[in-house]
Amino acid sequence: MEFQYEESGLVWMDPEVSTAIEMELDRERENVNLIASENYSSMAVLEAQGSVMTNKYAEGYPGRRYYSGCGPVDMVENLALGRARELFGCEHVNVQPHAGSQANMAVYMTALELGETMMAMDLRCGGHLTHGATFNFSGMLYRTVHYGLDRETERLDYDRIADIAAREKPRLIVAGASAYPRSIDFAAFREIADSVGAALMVDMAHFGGLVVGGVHPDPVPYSDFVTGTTHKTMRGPRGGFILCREAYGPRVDAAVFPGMQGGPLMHAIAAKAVCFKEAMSPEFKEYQERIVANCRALCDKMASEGFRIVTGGTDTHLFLVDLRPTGITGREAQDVLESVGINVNKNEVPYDETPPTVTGGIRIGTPAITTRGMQPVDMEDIGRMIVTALKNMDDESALNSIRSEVKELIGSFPLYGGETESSRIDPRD
Ligand code: DSN
Repeated sequence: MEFQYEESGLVWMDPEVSTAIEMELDRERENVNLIASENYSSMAVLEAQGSVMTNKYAEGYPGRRYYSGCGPVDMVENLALGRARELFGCEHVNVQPHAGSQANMAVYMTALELGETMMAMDLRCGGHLTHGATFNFSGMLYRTVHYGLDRETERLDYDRIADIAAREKPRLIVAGASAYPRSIDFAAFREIADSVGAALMVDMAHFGGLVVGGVHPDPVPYSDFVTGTTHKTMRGPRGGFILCREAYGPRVDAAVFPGMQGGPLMHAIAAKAVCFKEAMSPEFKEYQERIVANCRALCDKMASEGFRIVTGGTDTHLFLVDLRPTGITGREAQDVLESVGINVNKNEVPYDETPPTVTGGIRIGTPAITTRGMQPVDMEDIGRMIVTALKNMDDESALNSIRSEVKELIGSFPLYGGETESSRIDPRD
């Protein structure tokens, strides 16, 4: 095989990788995706992400790079920065973090000295790994104290959080979570931070799109730092960003580069610029409203079938089902649902004693199915399919009929051109 890098497409150059990508496309088309942190980015985003900007080194920031030839990449980074400032109404933006974890790390490097105390939500109550888990850099480099949820209401208890803050005197307080179904009171967090002289960071990786759509409280007016990702409810490329007050801008920028990253991923930044442009459209606001309406409808359906919903409901794009009363583990539920073409993820519920690899619950989210055009009325069918699969885990004929129903339903919501059978060309034939 002769390597001709200008002419050779992926199918010719690397049929194995090409086949895996085709399989992934089929998988995405054929499954009902209820993973709360996933979505389908637009063709425009995919095109920018797969562009020649992957070739360019651009260490530094627009107008002050360490390499020549940065005119076009400066253009896209400036577009991304300007659009994000307008979209989120913030003073300073950094779009270079490779992912949400790096965005969080850069804020910690800005706000804390090594070993200083930060306070964040417990992973086992819905917080993120980078919120101080002992096996993550955040828990290794900083002293972390955690707040949880009220055992009765399963909601944030702001009085209790204030008490912990008063006792532990954190220098940084982190609000935001990966598996909390309710909206967060950022004014209350600001008051707590001020009462102990801490800075406030909000991690809106999950609900950033809802904020843009006006269906979730906006953390920007209350926070010193806001971190986010572009690939969840924002429906863009995989990546992170930081919003902050102007005064912190130079230190945040220095923490990202040269503090913890080298060359920015300019193809990803180009795609982030496209994502922010898409998010400025009126359609995006309607999309966010529909995510929440779908989530409420699906949550109501599960509750009406007798499943216990953590906190009794949802305000956001996700909800948690506590499966412990049913005797089914989160892992079993995830596996049986996957087998019928429905993707959810196993998830701990608050104060779950089940091991984290097994879990007592599942997390269900609606950003991806809403992108495919589903409406609240479709949630009746999805909910019924989930419930039937969970109640008939050992009944192969019941599962088979759910499989056919899932296939038929998802076939009415085409994705990326709609074909479900890929045409795989094997150049060796
Ligand atoms: N892994 C993501 C999630 O699923 O919530 C968070 O980074």
